[in-house]
Amino acid sequence: MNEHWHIVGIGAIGCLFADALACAGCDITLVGRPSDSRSSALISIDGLGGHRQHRFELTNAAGQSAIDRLLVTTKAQDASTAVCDIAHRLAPTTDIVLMVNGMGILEELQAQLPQLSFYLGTTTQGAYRNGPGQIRHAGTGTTRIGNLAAETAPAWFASWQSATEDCYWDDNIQQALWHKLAVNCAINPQTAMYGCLNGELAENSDYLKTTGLLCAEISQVLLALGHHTLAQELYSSVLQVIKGTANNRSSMLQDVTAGRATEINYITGHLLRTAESLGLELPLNRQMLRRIIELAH
Ligand code: KPL
Repeated sequence: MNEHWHIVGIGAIGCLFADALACAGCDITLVGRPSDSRSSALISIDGLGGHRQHRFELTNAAGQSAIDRLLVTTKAQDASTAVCDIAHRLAPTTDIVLMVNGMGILEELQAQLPQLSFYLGTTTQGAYRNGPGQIRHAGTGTTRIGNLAAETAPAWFASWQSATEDCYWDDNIQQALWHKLAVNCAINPQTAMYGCLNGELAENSDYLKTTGLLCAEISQVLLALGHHTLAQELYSSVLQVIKGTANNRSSMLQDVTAGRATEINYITGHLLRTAESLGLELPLNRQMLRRIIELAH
């Protein structure tokens, strides 16, 4: 029997991995919103690997069959509800991979569904939606998966490795997540506030100064958590990402422009909650959080 993955959160990244896992021989079922009563969905992927179309089975929270493997690629603020909605289909043996921007979702889910265990993933693959079910794969990237117990890779990880290039099992996934979070804290709120492309953060001297100050605050948290190298290299790492994604509109800028809720509570919000628990004050990051919350209302 083929490995069967359910995917909840059928935006660009969810569809990208649906396509990749299907091409690696896995069966795929997409999990739509409760209001989505279609029984299948047509997904087109264009870009780096040419053009491919799949018609995937679609289910929703009303479905009853057991889920063996679940990939969660929703927006951070939707992840807990999306997983809780299908909790009746999950068991302690279900493999659940949370591949969601930001941090803090794992803790939310562990509090609500303590019987389940989770893997954590992060990817720098670039993809965006051109329309319903129409995905453009815009850039290759690295995918990392691991769990807090730092166990060895489970058997299903082999499918991921054949599905997507540059896919690694990470014994220190927390560090990878902190790296992404720190970079996102420095870039996303600023681009959303100034309405600018990522690259403009390096071109405008005021923005560049703010980037440096944000990085200095974020590094205090990374240091306190023991991520010394991340802390030391944060500013240069952020500049590298700004350069490498210069023409991108950050996900937060896209959310603000579209009038959608942002992931700020799971990005800067998580940073500030962690800082508080460590007795640290990060005034500039706090100001960013406030400004984005104001903007999004
Ligand atoms: O992850 C990103 C995002 O937009 O959320 C960056 C790295 C900033 C690329 O745009």
